[in-house]
Amino acid sequence: INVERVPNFLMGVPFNLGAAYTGTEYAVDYLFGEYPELKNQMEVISPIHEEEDLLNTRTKFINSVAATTQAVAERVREVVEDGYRPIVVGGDHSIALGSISGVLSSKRTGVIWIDAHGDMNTPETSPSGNTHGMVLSALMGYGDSRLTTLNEGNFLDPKDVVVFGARDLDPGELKFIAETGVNVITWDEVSNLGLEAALERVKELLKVENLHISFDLDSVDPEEAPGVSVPVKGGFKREEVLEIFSTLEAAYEVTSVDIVELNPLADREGKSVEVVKALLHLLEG
Ligand code: EXY
Ligand code: MN
Ligand code: MN
Ligand code: MN
Repeated sequence: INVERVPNFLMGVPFNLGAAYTGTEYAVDYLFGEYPELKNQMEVISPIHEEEDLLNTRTKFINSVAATTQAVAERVREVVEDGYRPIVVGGDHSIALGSISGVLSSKRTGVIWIDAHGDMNTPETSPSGNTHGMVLSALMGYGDSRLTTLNEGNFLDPKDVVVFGARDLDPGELKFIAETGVNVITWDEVSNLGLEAALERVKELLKVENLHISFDLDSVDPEEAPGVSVPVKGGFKREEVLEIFSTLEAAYEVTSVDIVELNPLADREGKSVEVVKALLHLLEG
């Protein structure tokens, strides 16, 4: 018997104010330029620009981040209620605050955060003041209230989270991990265990039915996919990314997905946008 999978609903969020870098605000146009057929298949969520206190260097552009992620959360909630699977393409990683909050309002979900970074800073620990590095902690209830009130108290349980492939964790993040018990499988651990065994470990850790994949393109080796704002040496090969996604699709109900941090200005030879295309194709089934 072939069980019908929930149809995908593609959303594009051309946003960059969660990062101090320019580029990800062009990600959706770039994607449409490379793959014109996507234009009729992807809804674009326009960023909301709010007035900001520009002297605030602890949580830069936070009002715009809160407003934009709120809009993403509302749209994701509707799309889920209508029986679709949201696939959110961006844009800097702050938009995941919207997508995951939107999903959490109707169901418990596990989250695999595939990223070179931890994105678990708070305004106090952040070395940059960029909110895309504070998203995962905000989802668990830690940080500025403009970000943590978004999910209406439906916080992520640290036990329902695995950070996968991290290779650049800040001291404050290491402390956060130790204190909250959030699961982390670092890039070094993946390399030592081998990808297959590391994915087995994910299955042991994440005992949930529904899974949200939050995929940051900077988890990929910048030599293979350079089109990101914050590259870090090392990382997954392109085929490994596809293996990760197919393994997760087979093991869980993958009920929502982010593909973020595509930066066209850094994407030499269009390698990162190719990864996005391959993933969208894989998720189409
Ligand atoms: N950990 C650094 C910070 O918080 O500023 C870098 C964060 C980059 C976040 C990228 C998107 O994953
Ligand atoms: Mn990230
Ligand atoms: Mn990252
Ligand atoms: Mn196909």
